[in-house]
Amino acid sequence: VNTSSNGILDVAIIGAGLTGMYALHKLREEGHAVRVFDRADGVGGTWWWNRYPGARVDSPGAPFYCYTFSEDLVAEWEWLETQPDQPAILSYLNHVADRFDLRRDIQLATSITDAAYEEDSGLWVLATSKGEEVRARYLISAVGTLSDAYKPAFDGLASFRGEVYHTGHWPQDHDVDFTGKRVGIIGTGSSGVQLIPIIAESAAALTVFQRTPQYVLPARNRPLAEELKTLAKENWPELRERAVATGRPLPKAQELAVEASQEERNAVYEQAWLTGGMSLRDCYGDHMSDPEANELVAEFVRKKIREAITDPDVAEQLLPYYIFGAKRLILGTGYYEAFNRDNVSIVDVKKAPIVCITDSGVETSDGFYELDVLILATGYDAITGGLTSLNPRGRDGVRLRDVWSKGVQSYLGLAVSGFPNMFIMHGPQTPAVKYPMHLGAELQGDWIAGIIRHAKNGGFDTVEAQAAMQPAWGKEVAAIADRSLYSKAESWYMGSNIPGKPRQFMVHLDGPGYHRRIHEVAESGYEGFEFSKADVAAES
Ligand code: NA7
Repeated sequence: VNTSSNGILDVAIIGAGLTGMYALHKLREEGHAVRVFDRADGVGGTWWWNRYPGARVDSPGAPFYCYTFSEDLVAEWEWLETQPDQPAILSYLNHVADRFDLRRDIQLATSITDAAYEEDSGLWVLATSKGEEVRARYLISAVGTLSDAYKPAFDGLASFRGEVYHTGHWPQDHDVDFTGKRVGIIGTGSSGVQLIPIIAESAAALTVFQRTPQYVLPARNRPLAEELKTLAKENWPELRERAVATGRPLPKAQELAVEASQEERNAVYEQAWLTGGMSLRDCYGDHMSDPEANELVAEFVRKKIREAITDPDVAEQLLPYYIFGAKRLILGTGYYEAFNRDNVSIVDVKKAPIVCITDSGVETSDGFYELDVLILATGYDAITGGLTSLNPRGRDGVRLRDVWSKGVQSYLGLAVSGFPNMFIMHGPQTPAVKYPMHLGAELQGDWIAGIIRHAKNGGFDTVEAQAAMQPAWGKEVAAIADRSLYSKAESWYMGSNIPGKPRQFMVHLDGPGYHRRIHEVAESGYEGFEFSKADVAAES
């Protein structure tokens, strides 16, 4: 194991997904003794766990859903499809782990069960599920934004005698066979939408328990065009630069939907619908800022839903009437068409809520549905759940969950006052899920490496965000959210999917501005952070 001579790690990282892997690479390059812990048996984080059939990337996709820091890596990896599936993404992440020799510092099948800051030494003391105690100068949370699976507390769930699966904990060791079975699925987020058409093909009957209809755009996954592959490889530095500056490697539409004639707009929407992916969201610049433009695109999708579904009553149940895109947009393949099959039915659990689960099925307030298999596609305690479930203890033994009980407080989304030497990657109040994921991880990883270097060069043992910086940061994040339409509906960006979770828009919506901002903080000598020496040098 690579530790300093005294057995103390410089940096412990929790999570071997795409953020933790980059942080390991970067910090090791800086000469630190680093170890990554992950509860899974393999690297890849979310992409390791989400093995349900049909799991695919739902961002603009290849060739840009990848790391950007190494031009050689970009040149050598071949993406085959526009929306790579889970096996393709996982094999990419495995390739990265091998290529950069990351595995020697990754300890798999190991959960961190406790993390406490020890004031005397200025070290983090971690307990692992293997019974080890690990001491590290710095702790990095790279636990992921969609990693803490949410299982609603349905009465009687444990009594169900059939098979039960959560999409985020899909069996690793066997395929789930739906053939001839009565399958029920609760949840129509991205996971449910990807899975439903696939189950429909083999199940005897599929009952979809829907609480909120979604805007599902056609993924139109297809082989990746050679010219796009070449474009990406040959222009990588410029594309990366543009992605850093604008949040997207390719230019964004500037035209406004509200200024186009109805005819023009329809032509643009029809073309975007045919192109698939996120083209419909991105074909005009005002969809997510102007309610009028938003309603234009929303109504276009509703029209497409009505056209896709034969039974108008079923179509009506699937029509979303809230802000388009305020819940994360979904890319589907044959989703609406699945409801035209005789073996698929929809149950509106907003109208008639689930009362309980019995040993043989789901009971709602207006009916009982007998099932052999029950799938929970019920999502995640998003963005904060991975870290609050660990619930680290900072100064004076204060628990993070208590500090965040009324809402997240952080400085730059990277650090929390009272938790010295702890950095959070892709945490709340950062652009995480609204910026290219890998690039965001790289920029945050580089920033964390920078502040650790700064502390080390100055002979400091601890770095801590000043409490006074946090309210202003919270306001800044909230103000950006208020100006957009993203905060105008119930979604996991808001914490609304988890009963009792404080409602607060958790994402910093100006990704490029965020990254400029943290860069400026670094340039200023880390304004808002306090650097100090530990009471007792850990090495003594
Ligand atoms: P999501 O997007 O959080 O979807 C979860 C779904 O489960 C959603 O339809 C929820 O309805 C539904 N849900 C949650 N709790 C309940 C209860 N108690 N009763 C009925 N229905 C419920 O998770 P996914 O895994 O699909 O996707 C996560 C992200 O992964 C996705 O955005 C992509 O980025 C990839 P609701 O809408 O809250 O009414």
